[in-house]
Amino acid sequence: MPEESIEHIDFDELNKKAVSQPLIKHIYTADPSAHVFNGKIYIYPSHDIDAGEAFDDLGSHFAMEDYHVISMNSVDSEAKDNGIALHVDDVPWAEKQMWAPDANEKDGKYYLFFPAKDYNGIFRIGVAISDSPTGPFKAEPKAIKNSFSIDPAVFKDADGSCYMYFGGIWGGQLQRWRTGKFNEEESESPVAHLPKNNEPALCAKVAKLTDDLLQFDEAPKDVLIVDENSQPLLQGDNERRFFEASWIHKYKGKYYFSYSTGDTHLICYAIAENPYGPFRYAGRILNPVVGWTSHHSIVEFEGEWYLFYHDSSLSKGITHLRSIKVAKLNYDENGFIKTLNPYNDFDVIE
Ligand code: FUB
Repeated sequence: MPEESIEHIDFDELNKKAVSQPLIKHIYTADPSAHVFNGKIYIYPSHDIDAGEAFDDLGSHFAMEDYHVISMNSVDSEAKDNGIALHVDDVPWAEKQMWAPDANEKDGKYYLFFPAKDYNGIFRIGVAISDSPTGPFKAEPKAIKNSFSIDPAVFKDADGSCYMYFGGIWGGQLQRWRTGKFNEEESESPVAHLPKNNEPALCAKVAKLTDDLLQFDEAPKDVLIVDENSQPLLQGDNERRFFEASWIHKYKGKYYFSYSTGDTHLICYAIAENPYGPFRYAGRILNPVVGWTSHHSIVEFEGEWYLFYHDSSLSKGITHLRSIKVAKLNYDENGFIKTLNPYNDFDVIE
């Protein structure tokens, strides 16, 4: 929800009704990508700071500089901050804005995937490697060749193939890559370069990764989301179309692609038979939280499913100072996810 509309919120009341509390409180964290490695939960979040940048529609106020990995023995146990895992100063190609990361494991090595702006102000996606899930990670000297935009989520399928889902509109610059080449024309309007409202919405991207997880193995493809009539969602359908924050998980053999709708502050999902889609829109996972952004991950741990997400309740509504949280996720008998109200009947939208 927009920062300017928080005055009406009674935060004591909201916190009493919240379905979960921040997992850690000594630093601000956001965009939690959770994984289970060796029977333990590891969360790869953004590390929010106040760098003094003014709020704008392109997200300049998200001026993060490093990543910390958070670990938990179970969803109810204490969350441990394992310190700095990677700093922007140690990434040769990156200048600023270490946005939402993800991680995965292969052959005992851990790979951190992260977006940052390069020295030309263009978001790219990089990889850093460690022998430990908590880092420290060593960055590759260059970003992934032909990578662009933000919010990588790397999914390992049952056959060991890894796919990166990524992209984000507005500040995430996806709309500037519509022709396949970066559109140099600057604009302060977040909707410049986007399709018209009655045109098919801009899609997230998916690319299979090479065996060493360091490059794209193919040109990125569109993650198409269709409606109940098998028609692509339209750009103007902003309560359902993709904005940012891709995640993918598999439930009972089907692929669930979930994402944020950005300016309508929802986490929604769509279901497909294979990792490339098309994905059929299936509903809402999370109603709006306090703070403009919403970003999540979904993971199975000891036979139950969990939604990791964030809100700005700890900072009392400051958009770029968020806190990671976790809540149980429930499916109905047909495999549809039950929508979670983050504060029960307390509505953050006035
Ligand atoms: O944390 C910075 C950006 O805010 C992320 O990359 C987006 O998904 C949004 O949560």
